[in-house]
Amino acid sequence: MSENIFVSRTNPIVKSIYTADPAPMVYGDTLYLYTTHDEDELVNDFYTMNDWRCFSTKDMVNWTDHGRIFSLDDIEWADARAWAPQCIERNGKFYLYCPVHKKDGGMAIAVGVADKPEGPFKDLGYPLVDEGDWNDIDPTVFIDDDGQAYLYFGNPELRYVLLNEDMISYDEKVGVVKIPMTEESFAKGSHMTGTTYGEGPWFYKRDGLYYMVYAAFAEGKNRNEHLAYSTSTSPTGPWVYGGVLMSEEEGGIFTNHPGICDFKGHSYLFYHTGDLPGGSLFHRSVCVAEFKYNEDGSISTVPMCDNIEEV
Ligand code: FUB
Repeated sequence: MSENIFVSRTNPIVKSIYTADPAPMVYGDTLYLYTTHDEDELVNDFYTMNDWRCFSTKDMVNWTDHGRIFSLDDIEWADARAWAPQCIERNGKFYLYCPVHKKDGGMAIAVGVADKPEGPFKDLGYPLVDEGDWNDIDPTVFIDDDGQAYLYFGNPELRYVLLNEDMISYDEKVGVVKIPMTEESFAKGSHMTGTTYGEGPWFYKRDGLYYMVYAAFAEGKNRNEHLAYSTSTSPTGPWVYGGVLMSEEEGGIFTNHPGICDFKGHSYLFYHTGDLPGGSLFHRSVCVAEFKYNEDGSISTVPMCDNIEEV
């Protein structure tokens, strides 16, 4: 692993490579930002993504690039699509949940385990979630106050499993639970589920309210993704649609992908755009915007921004 220091006062945060699918994790006094990596050279004119990257900062401006922290080379049973991850700490170990394409076909969720937030991560040797369909992508993980951990995931449906204390297995009796895709939960949207829910869920709790932020499709054909959110008073729903978090018009490329955290008294929405030179739907870049919650916990639409303030 190589480490580089860089300063970034403007979006996109990383300007040396294409990064996407931001997943922030605050640990101690440091914000770790896990991302995917869009390769410069495309294979079959599709997302060409082979590894996961990690960057860290203590002030949002001075960053350490920890390089490649986990890759398809580390996952013997996978052959492509190192897609949107999320990392969490439990009992001193770090768990990186990663969607991948299996050598024998279909998407599944891998888990990398490490002793440090910046890895290196070691694969379990088998998929954690493997339903044999496209839906097993974009895992988001959260440990509730009572110790129960949840792994939500899914495209085009939102599903979850109850993780066991070991974080590398789940309650098989409960199995994979499908969230009802209703307009009350996710608003009227694309033909895929009839709702705006698309993919890229980001699950967390704040002041007793559970949030599900996600990449969303409005009604109609050929739409780019926007970001939206729903809330619930329980970790398993029912979810109530909250509104648009980042508009489709601002994104300008097919995907967007949310990652949210509070850090040093500030609330941040990470997202991605095609804004670096050479940017495209397959050459994306991670950005960040600060926002504030409204008094009732709702979030108003967050504008994309150019500048990043030091904290
Ligand atoms: O980056 C590959 C895929 O595109 C992610 O898994 C989705 O969320 C979308 O960003």
